[in-house]
Amino acid sequence: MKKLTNWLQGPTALAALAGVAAAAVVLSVAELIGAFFTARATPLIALGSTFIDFTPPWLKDFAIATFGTNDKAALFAGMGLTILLLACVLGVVAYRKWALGVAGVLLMGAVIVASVVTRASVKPLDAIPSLIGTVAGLVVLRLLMTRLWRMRPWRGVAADVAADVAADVAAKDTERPATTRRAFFAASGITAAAAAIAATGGRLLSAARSNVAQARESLQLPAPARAAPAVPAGVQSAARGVTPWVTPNNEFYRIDTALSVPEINVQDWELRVHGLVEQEVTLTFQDLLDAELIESHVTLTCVSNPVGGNLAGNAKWLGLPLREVLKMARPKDGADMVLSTSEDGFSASTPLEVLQDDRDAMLAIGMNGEPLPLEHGYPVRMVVPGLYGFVSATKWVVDLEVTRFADSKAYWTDRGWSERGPIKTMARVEVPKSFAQVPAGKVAIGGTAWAQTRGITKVEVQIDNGPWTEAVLSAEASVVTWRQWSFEWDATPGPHYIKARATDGTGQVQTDKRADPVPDGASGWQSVMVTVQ
Ligand SMILES: Nc1nc2c(c(=O)[nH]1)N[C@H]1C(S)=C(S)[C@@H](COP(=O)(O)O)O[C@H]1N2
Ligand SMILES: [Mo]
Repeated sequence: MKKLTNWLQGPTALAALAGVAAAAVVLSVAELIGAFFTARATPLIALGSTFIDFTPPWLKDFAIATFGTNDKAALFAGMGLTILLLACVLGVVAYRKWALGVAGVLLMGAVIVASVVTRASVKPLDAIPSLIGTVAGLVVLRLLMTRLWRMRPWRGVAADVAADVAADVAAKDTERPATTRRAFFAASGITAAAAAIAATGGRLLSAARSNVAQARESLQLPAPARAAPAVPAGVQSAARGVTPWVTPNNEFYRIDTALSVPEINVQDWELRVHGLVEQEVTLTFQDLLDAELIESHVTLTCVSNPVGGNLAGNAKWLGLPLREVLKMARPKDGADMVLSTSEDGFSASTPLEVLQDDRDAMLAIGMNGEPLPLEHGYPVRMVVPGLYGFVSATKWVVDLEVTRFADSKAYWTDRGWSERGPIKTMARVEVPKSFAQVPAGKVAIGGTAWAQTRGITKVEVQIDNGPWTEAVLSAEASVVTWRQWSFEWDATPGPHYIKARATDGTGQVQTDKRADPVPDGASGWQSVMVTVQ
């Protein structure tokens, strides 16, 4: 007991305490200032994500198995303990050799900065809070160490270390009385406590500033000035198991480059329309709410969708026609493209005329009667009938530059994809599934076909190498939505191939020429193998 008390009053324990106080200052100052920077890149959250990234899989599995839905809390507790231990080591090392202490704090700062700047879509400026925190931690560590060194000579442990430093400090600073242990405890304790309060304040502040999901929940969408045309009865395929004609929001495919979903407050959202225009225009979210909105069903499709793939979805969108926005800005002669950019730096190049014609390209704020889900572009995205998403469907859109294809390149165009992307005509077989076993007799074949802006006028089915036979088309809602189909097949035992192909509104039959998704979309006929018993 006596030994423990002695040790606790000795330099090792006090130095460790100083290390903890310094580390707490680094984190809390960074966190507090970080509350005014990008929400998902605040130091503690970024560090937490990095910690999770570096947790070995077996430990992750163990945490999930042991703590269930509290696994994240457990991981953060684990991170806290790890930092606490390292901070103790930092203090002890700094006491014995100051240069190593400096190196330790700088290393800590470097790790935090690295965590922050490797998060998706942070700006280099987001490193500032961590840098300030590092400097503050260094100052605090130096102040505490100076006091500690001046408390020498120590009884017992480490009585002979850092003699030069101590002498140096003492020489420069003899007039002031040495700190007592009690005072030192108080100083580091108060520092650590203040740091904890600052960090909590920073977290609360960030939370208050980024409660976007909640704000979305309580957002009331206005009624459209022009409602969506009624969906005719019979749009759904007669074959059971075909995908629903309207895709529910939570089943809608999601494709984007964002590692973490941008969180944008509607109060902060602004769209700047500029470039080759007579009049620069800035729109706020309130401007959109006050405008004459339209509602319309549009099928989105991803260029990366392979033949037969499911990167397509159909929803009812509410928004302002981009035509109206461009009317305000008045594009200059010679402009032929609009480069739309998202808050996280993605961009798409869309032909100007496509945004001005009557296909109702829009700045969408609603999806199937709700505000856009966060991962589908809240609060505002583009929806452009007839073009693949990579050249048109910018989510979290904040900037429209009217320009020319010759002058600007979009995100994917720079990475080997095409600068334009009209959607290719495609028929998809959804039932029966590939490699299904089906009983002989009447078998329902069915699926979905699309050729947005041209419409689907025919779907044909071929069994093995037999004749192409017309399928039954479900009702057509519009040329910008997909169209379902069904086909009754008299199946005979054995292995069979089912193929489908569509014809679009221009009379063009879907090509059988196989193409990969790169650079402008897959093509070819889907072939599904089934075994009939
Ligand atoms: N900001 C942003 N918008 C984006 C993308 C992206 O990576 N970032 N991907 C595009 C692509 S490739 C597609 S196919 C559609 C997909 O929209 P969804 O995720 O709502 O289905 O969004 C487009 N909009
Ligand atoms: Mo896409």
